[in-house]
Amino acid sequence: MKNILVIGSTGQIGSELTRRLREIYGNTHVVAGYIPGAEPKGELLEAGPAAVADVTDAQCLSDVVTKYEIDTIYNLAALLSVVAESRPRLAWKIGIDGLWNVLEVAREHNCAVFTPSSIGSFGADTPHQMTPQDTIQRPRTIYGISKVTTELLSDYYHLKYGVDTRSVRFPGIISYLTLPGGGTTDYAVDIYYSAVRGEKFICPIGQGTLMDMMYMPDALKAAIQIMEADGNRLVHHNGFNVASMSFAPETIFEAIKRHKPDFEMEYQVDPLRQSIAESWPDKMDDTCARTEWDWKPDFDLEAMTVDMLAHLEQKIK
Ligand code: AKB
Repeated sequence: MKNILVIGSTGQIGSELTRRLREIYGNTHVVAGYIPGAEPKGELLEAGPAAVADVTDAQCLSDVVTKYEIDTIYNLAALLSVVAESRPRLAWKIGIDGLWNVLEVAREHNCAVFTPSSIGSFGADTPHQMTPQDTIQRPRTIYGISKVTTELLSDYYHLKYGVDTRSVRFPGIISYLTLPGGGTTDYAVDIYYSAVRGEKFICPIGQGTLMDMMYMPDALKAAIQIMEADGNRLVHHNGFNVASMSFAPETIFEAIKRHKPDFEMEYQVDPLRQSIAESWPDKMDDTCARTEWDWKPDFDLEAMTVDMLAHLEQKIK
């Protein structure tokens, strides 16, 4: 039986991943890790154990892992791409110094570790069309630099110490439960909130700017499936490209407008977000994930739009 620690359990991905893992492995086997000031509430707090798990404090991590006999860590602690540009030192402290602590604790306690990478690990020199699994990664954001380092350091701990590190490169994740915050792809979440509130959407990303995106259920599926995959089949371990849909602002706008005919959008392009978006792939090639661990997404843009609108109509009544 797995005992799992989710670091960052109150964030956009963590809040839903913790719930899903509890459904699969049992409530008492999944610890919701948090930092003071971002405590879990409601069902997340009541359904299972919760504990402070601060990646910048190695002793704190070691204590939680010992207390709950943890054998698998999902490490979701990070600042997203836009906010990281205004706080680069903090982004590095959480993303890389923190990862080092997580990997050291995993080495000592024999834990498997998932630490997501991102489309942000690519840069302007990367081939943008069907971006290959193994290709140029020269990002110029601190977020991207920390994600490339995450992939390399995770590989290093696997090769040198035998720690079972695995991960995927997440696209922009779209969800209705917990807002993201400080990412370049956040517009693809915000646009649904505007549509349901009956407001005009002010789009910070320019027309024609393609980025990979994924609906939360597929993101959870990818994170859990890679950790359950047969290790003998894996050629890669960290930073698997996973793709499900790629679109520009006008395409998601049209998809929503088919359900909300009065919906309006106007562009007010944010230069920082735009320059980051233009440096990322238009669409990744995820053949390796499909071949090595049978990755296959369930949601396309239309299926996601129907589901997002239905859930947000319930949420924003
Ligand atoms: C961001 O926009 O920073 C994230 C990501 C794609 O990693 N959503």
